[in-house]
Amino acid sequence: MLSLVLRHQPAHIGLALDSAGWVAVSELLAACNKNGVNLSLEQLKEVVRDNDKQRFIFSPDGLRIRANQGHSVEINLGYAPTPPPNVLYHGTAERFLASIMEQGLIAGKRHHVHLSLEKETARAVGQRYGKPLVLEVASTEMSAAGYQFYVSDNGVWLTDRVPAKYLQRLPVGANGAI
Ligand code: HQG
Repeated sequence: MLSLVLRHQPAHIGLALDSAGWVAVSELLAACNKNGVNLSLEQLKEVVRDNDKQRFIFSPDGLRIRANQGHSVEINLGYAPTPPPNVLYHGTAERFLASIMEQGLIAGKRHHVHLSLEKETARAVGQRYGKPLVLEVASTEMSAAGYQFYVSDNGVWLTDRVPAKYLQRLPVGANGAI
């Protein structure tokens, strides 16, 4: 529910995010409670602290909250361009491969293409859409060619698009491991 309102549809509970995706914690709690989701400050703090992917973050003064990445609403997260590691990984599903190899990776509804440092994370991401496959992204080569990369506060690598020439499918092991 927090992903829905902090990334995609704040208006669903009558919220508006600022230009960097922040909203006042007091407003979020009031809006949730007004819309039938009983959420206390203590529970919200627990979610921010324990969420498996650290999807949300409080501002340093604790008064505001935002999602670290994954938005479809028009905001600017303000991450600085960062030199990427040599390779990054993108997890997707088998059924998207032909289209990806034709168009490259595109952001779709989100702002960025999401990449990870670990193959295993990428595999888990791909699995959400079907038989997973992992693509290796030649990120250093892309960076040298002028593409920019950003890393979110929860460690997800972001870039606008990845042309197919920088992609290589990883072989799947006999036991299905990538
Ligand atoms: C695919 C989750 C056809 C792309 C995850 C993906 C991630 C194409 C799907 C984060 C394509 C988009 C983002 C093309 C890309 N043709 N399909 N040209 N280019 N695709 O959900 O990367 O749990 O918007 O491969 O962990 O799967 O929400 O992106 O399969 O970090 O925090 O189009 O969402 O994080 O799907 O996932 P998504 P994603 P959270």
